[in-house]
Amino acid sequence: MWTSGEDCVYSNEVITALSQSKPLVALESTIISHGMPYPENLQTALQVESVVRENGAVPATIAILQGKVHVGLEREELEHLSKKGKSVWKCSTRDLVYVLAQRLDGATTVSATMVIAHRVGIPFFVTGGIGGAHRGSERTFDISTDLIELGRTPVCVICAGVKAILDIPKTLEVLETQGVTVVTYGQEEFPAFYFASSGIPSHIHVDKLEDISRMFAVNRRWNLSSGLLVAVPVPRKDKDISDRIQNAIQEALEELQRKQLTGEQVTPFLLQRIADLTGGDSLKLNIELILNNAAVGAQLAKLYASRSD
Ligand code: PSU
Ligand code: MN
Repeated sequence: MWTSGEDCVYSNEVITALSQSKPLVALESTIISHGMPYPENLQTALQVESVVRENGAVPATIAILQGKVHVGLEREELEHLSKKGKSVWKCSTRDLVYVLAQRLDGATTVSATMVIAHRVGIPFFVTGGIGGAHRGSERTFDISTDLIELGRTPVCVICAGVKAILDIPKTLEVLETQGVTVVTYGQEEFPAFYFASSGIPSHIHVDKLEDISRMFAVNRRWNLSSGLLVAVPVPRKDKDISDRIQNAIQEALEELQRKQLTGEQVTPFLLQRIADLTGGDSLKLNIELILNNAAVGAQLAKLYASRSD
């Protein structure tokens, strides 16, 4: 545990969980500030935390507030982040030192949340979707730090696969280059965030959480530096919504080209445009999949904590 009270603030719930050795699940905060509009972001963040509790673990939402790392957010802090939205810093690994040194507010992305979760000893982390290699990244070099962090930080990240706004085969190639074990839970195909199906077979798939728990135990026993990425297919398969989201993705990508947005603005722009163009349907699916991931992640954290090997 990171004991310096100067740098790190734990929520009351997390302090109790640590003292009772209860399984914890880390949650990111960029999905709250940049990934969804208010008030859906606040409602979802609270629901995700409840689902983690209902499934036998304790949620630790991670963010930076006035230059302090918070592990577990109190209700007012969640409200603050939800309302400030995109005006807080989108903090990935490269931004951590700046946001901390300047005592700013920062919502942590998958990469920065992994760094902090590992530092404070939380091995499981639930999110919606990770960043990846963007389409055209062979020209733009726009490849998310999330993939690099997965290669050097041994945290188990539970997500719904890789968004179809990204280049999925390239993303999987980069993960392989970084030495990240990627496992799909419950089906053979690798899932594509809004869609359970991507047309791309998974390198590894398992049907039991017990298998994932054992894989992560081997990762830790071997003291690997890389993480374990668990891809959980979105539960709902609705052809009509899928078609509309596919069309919205195409349109949003064309708009992105015209606007010439780059860097950290790309993912939030695409998510918001797809939500607008589908009249909120993509947002509903996004919420469903993250709640499902929260249930799976909490069950996995609980199983891992109770293993006897
Ligand atoms: N995918 C989502 N919602 C999100 C993100 C990804 O469906 O909010 C966020 C995550 O925090 C992820 C980040 O780590 O976007 C990746 O951003 P970039 O593509 O700029 O690396
Ligand atoms: Mn990027």
